[in-house]
Amino acid sequence: MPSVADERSPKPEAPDRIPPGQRFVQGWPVSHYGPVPRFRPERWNLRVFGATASGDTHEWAFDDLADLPRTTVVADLHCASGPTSTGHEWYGIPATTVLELVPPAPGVTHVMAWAEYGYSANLRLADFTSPHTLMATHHNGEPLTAEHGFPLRLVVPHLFGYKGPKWLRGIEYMTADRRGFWEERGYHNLADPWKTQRYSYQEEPGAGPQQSGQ
Ligand SMILES: Nc1nc2c(c(=O)[nH]1)N[C@H]1C(S)=C(S)[C@@H](COP(=O)(O)O)O[C@H]1N2
Ligand SMILES: [Mo]
Repeated sequence: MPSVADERSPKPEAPDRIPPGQRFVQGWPVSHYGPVPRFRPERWNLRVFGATASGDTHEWAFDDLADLPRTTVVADLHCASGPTSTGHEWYGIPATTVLELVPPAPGVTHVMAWAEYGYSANLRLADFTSPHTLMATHHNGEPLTAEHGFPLRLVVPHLFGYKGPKWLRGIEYMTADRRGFWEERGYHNLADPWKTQRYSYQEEPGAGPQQSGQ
């Protein structure tokens, strides 16, 4: 199985496993903005929209997810506010499945991952199509709990936690970059914890979307 964490170091709290400025925490803290949404299976869907190759929007109802392939990824979770928790075993649908089943238009360079209540995170296409990126339904062998994102959560193990919306509801194909929820509120557009891409003031030229009017 693809594994980001285990290849680096077996010890959960090993210093070389904790990115600069992060601190190891036991267990799995809950961290998000706003309330935990209630899951209503009959209203729930996952929409793929924006610059699709066909021009159409694709929707999966909750029951449709059962037909999609699964993968397991073991990874650490780095919250940009400091805590790193290690050794999470995620199980779910590889993000590449979305691209295979709903091909993007040729000009697509980025995606916006959308969650309940309008939370969003922008990703470069390559980050979304990484073999480690998945839409998790389970964690350590159990269905996700409500506060950790049930029924579906995006996991992008090589980036800070804010790039992984809990309560995922949509994937928007984009032909240009656009900042998501935390990226608009002072957090780094790219969010690699090993490159100190924490805050937007640390962005190198070209790391963010082009400003309009420039
Ligand atoms: N919908 C939604 N997803 C979210 C967030 C949020 O505020 N809303 N916060 C993100 C942040 S900043 C982190 S660190 C992780 C935390 O996940 P956890 O609560 O399972 O540890 O969720 C991410 N996904
Ligand atoms: Mo976070």
